[in-house]
Amino acid sequence: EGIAVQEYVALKLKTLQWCEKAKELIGDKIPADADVYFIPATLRPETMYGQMAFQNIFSPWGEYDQVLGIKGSDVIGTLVHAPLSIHEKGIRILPMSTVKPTKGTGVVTCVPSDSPDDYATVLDLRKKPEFYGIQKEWVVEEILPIIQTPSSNLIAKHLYETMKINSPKDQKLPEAKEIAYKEGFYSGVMIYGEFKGMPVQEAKPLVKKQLLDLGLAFNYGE
Ligand code: A2H
Repeated sequence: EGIAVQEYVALKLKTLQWCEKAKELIGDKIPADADVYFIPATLRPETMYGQMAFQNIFSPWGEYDQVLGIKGSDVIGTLVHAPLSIHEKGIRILPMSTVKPTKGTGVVTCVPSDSPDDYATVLDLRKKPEFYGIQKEWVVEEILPIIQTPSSNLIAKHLYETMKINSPKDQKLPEAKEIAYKEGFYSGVMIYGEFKGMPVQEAKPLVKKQLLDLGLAFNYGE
């Protein structure tokens, strides 16, 4: 009692093709036919249709048999399958300068339509692909609207512009994140996916259940 547990949905993003650097480091330490997953933790399972990039760094987390040590920067460009995402052929792992190694799994999935942090990162990645060591095409230009709220169908972009946010490190981002979350949850309606037409409050547990039932995610609390 007195301890608030954050209930995340941990998604299973299956690796489809390692980037060259990761291939080199992995060598024969992981059998070629083994399934390897990246596990981002999210509070917004209903937005997973819009996953388009996936950002990570690794942190010490839990007890596991370590097969190999590899840094987030070594897996950039790796192609993964993101459950429910419209990008069925997979999405690329990209860097995110503001990912916290201490939260969730240290891995985040990027939904630029509904997360101001993700939107700010996507703009920055597209602006400076050389700086980040990525290919510009890995950052999908078109953003899929998933939730209609009273102010927009792309709430993250809307807040980024109206609040005059200008970088992934902008001090106004926590406030934007709060507004986006509340507006999406309390007044949002799904405009994409199987639960189109439904209020977000109702769709959220249904999308979560679907991901869990399909074995594409699991509950994670901390
Ligand atoms: B959310 P809270 Cl569409 N570092 O998922 C930085 N951010 C992290 C993280 C880490 N290590 N681990 C998880 N997160 C993000 C989707 C999403 C999220 C949308 C809109 C809002 C939103 C897609 N990114 O979060 O501080 C994850 O991003 C706003 C609440 O523990 C996770 O959910 O409340 C959220 O932060 C958890 O944030």
